[in-house]
Amino acid sequence: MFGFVAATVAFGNISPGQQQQKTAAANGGTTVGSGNTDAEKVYVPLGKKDEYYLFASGGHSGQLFVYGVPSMREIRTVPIFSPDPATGYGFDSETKKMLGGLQMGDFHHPALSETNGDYNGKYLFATDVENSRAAVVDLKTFTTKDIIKVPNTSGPHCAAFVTQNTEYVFLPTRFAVPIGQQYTSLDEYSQKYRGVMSALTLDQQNEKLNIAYQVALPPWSYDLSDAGKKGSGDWAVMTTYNTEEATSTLEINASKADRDYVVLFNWKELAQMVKDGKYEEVNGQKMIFPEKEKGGIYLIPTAKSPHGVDVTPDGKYFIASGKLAPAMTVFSFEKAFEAIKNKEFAGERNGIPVLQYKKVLVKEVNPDNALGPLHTTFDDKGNAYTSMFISSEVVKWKYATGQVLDRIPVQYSPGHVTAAEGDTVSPDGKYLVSLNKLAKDNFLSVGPSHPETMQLIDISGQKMHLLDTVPANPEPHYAQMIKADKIHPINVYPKDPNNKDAVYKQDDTKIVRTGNRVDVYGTAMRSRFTFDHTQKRPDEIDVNQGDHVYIHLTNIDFDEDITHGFAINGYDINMEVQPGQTNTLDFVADKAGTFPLYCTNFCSALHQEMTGYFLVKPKQ
Ligand code: K7E
Ligand code: CUA
Repeated sequence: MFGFVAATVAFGNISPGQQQQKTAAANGGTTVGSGNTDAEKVYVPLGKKDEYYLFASGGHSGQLFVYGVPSMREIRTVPIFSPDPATGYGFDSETKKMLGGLQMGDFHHPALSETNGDYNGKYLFATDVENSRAAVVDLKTFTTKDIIKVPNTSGPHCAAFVTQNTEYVFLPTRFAVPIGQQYTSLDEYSQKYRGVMSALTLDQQNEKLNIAYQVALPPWSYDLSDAGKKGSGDWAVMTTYNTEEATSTLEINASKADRDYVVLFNWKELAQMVKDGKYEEVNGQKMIFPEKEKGGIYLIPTAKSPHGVDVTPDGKYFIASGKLAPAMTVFSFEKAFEAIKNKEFAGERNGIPVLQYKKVLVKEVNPDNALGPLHTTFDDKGNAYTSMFISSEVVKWKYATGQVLDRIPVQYSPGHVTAAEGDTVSPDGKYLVSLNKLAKDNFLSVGPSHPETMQLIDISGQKMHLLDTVPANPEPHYAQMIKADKIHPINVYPKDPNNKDAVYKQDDTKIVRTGNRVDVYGTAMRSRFTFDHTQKRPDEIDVNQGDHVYIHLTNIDFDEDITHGFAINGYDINMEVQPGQTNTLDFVADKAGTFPLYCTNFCSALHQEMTGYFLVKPKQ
């Protein structure tokens, strides 16, 4: 109670100096997310931590943005698909190889790993629409561990969604192309182009992604997907549009048919088909062709050009959002299973059985004047929250009855909405974040292009209540919110006796020349580099022009938050070594001359002295 009283005084009519003092007093008694005012509800005082992590995709920045909720402070940017000089990502040997020279990615949907349908806090999966890749981020270190280029696919937008025990990560594509992407006239679109869904698995031991199998789907655009839960756990759903198979001016031509489809598939059955050899080998991948091998995949007609599809926490329903039809369509898994069992099909499309709309439908929910439903998330009380892109609002409704309970305007044009643990079998309710596309007049102007916005909404009561609005860099599409105590990051990298690049004592540092390859086994500590302790100047590296240089650097400050950097002035390179970490940077010393090298990460009072020299003797 003390907290409340003091805080009320603090926001009363007093001078700024006094206010600071009183607010500080109030903080002592305030717990995170409590208090009377909106400001208090989002204020996380020094010494306290946020209650949730929010993992937001960075869109075409190719990065992952990590926020705290309820403060909505950005804590960290984790580079995944694009280079990041600040952390040396894409510069050191390992991450450079992982990026393979690519400059960008377009990351839409983060997916946290799950156990029994609950986020387990171990990994986060990401996909790249631009360069058709998938990646996995280890949440012990918040670093990208593996990136896989997925062959035979073109723009896995409909991803990544994991099954309830992280058996598979699915990546269906947004664009149809001829499999293998050979030059093929668009006149042959319907005959030769395909959409492809890939099923990935994660080898947790080695932190490597693998492609288990692929499915050649009709040449339509696969937009969003979600895995089933509990009773529907072996199944997954995805929306598809452009079933018109239009090849130009899609905004008109892909919007003609009144119905497109939700694709329903049983991933256990597909895996069994692969086991039974019912696939063809295509560019080294096992690919199922549904028109040849029947089973496991079905189509359900749904309202015009659907965007999101979301499975309810109980696993009973899936909700397709209309985009061009102002309705959320609720379908029943049980009804679909029944129709499949009884083979009640309304024919086939591209060799895939089509279920009858009415046989799977529960209801269409169409709130008055709510336009452009895109995505739905859930709370702990059986409520769904759907973003309305065109009417700029979030609609709260009961998914079992279709009853609309509340609506709140957002500023403006929301894409996804995400609620605390909203994709799990047991959402928390409490908070919802609306990821808006347009900020317009919300912030100080930074020119013609404005930031995106994220709005924090309190959903603990009957009425939704807007708490806070924060800007975001381009461009979060989706985010997932996980309880903070489920994430267990390490504090320092443990010593690795098997790492032959690591040197843990200054006395073990050395520079080894093999032909024109030079390996430097060095250490970084506050506040010096040691590359070879036997040298007259242990912080000097001498090479010949044209040598291939490998700098293996170990940070021997086993001390939380003491990170060192390594840059060579004029060589356009930087690497980071976190506490206890060993990292390697390799490059060809093509420029002769004298180049200062230095620590880029402020690490101590003598950080500025943490330097040395890189001398490159010119070719004779
Ligand atoms: Cu609606 Cu790419 Cu999920 Cu953007 S997507 S909003
Ligand atoms: Cu080490 Cu700065």
